[in-house]
Amino acid sequence: MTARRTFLKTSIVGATALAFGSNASAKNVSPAARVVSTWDFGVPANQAAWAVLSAGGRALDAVEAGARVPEADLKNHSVGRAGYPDRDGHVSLDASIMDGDGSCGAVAALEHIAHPISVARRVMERTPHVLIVGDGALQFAVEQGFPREDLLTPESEQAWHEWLKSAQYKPAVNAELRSYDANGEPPGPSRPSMASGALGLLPGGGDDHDTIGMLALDSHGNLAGACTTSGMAWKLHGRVGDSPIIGAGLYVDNEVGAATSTGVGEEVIRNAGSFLVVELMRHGRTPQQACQEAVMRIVKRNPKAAKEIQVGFLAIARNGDVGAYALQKGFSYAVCDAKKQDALLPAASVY
Ligand code: SD4
Repeated sequence: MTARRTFLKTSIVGATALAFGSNASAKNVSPAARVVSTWDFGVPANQAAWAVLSAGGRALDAVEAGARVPEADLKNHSVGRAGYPDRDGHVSLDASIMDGDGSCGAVAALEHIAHPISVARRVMERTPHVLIVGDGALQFAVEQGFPREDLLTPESEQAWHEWLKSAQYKPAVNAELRSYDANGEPPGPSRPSMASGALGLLPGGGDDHDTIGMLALDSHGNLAGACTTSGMAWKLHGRVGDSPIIGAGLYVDNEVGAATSTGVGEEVIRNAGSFLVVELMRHGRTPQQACQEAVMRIVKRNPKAAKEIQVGFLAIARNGDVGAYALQKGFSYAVCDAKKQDALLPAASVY
């Protein structure tokens, strides 16, 4: 086992050093360390994770620190505080965290707690369970010392009242890009390829979904992932998406790689999406090929829905290679490593 671990570590460092060239050794950081996140708001989140990774810290600590950034961000209406509520006005949060050794924890339909990712970590580390939901999750969080707060901001409440006028639940494609951009500016003409017609926003729009999925590889060769969201805005009270479901919104295996998802969670759950991506990598696909194949599985199973919704996968292999693929144009992902801490890339897509 020890020999195998040493081999894995050596091959990760070796492979990544080749990819990164000499720049990566500028600081006293292993060239293997890297963190990737979904959407524009992944850029500042990655930087918080990088503070941990660049100091030689653990991937698990990095993803928790990173995921807490959008959870606390009042401009982000899709994760944590200020998230858009459900149909009945409740801000209901889902989150999961997973370490490369298979340890994991999650909370679903959690209300009144600003940092569900940290509650998920407590579930992982302090209980014999994997997933705690609803009132039980709130009770556990309060017992663990998390403050109980009102998470519905006046802005989110106003958006809910606007939505109530039509009360139509139709998830919009790439709603994430309309509620936030990496510089803290609302998306607009300066980012035409990411923000407007080029995305092909579909009828029935509204800012109804968003999530940060974050995957990190640390300098010890360990992987970890975190996924946190307020889920689909205007959802039915009690609805749970893919984000807190291990194997759907997040999956991590040190032997292979890690994957996370964003978009309409029902389609991801149906296909055990993140687990599928990791299993495809286990069978030899690159992260890019695996993400594409998992997206095509959604198309194959539900071709009509696939044209009208967004789902994106993001994956990292244990050698640090990254891939991403989505149903629709407009899914962006942020990559941060020793070479560059604020890269934001567009994912390839089916349509
Ligand atoms: C969910 N997958 O609750 C989440 C929402 C999301 O981009 O990712 N939106 O289904």
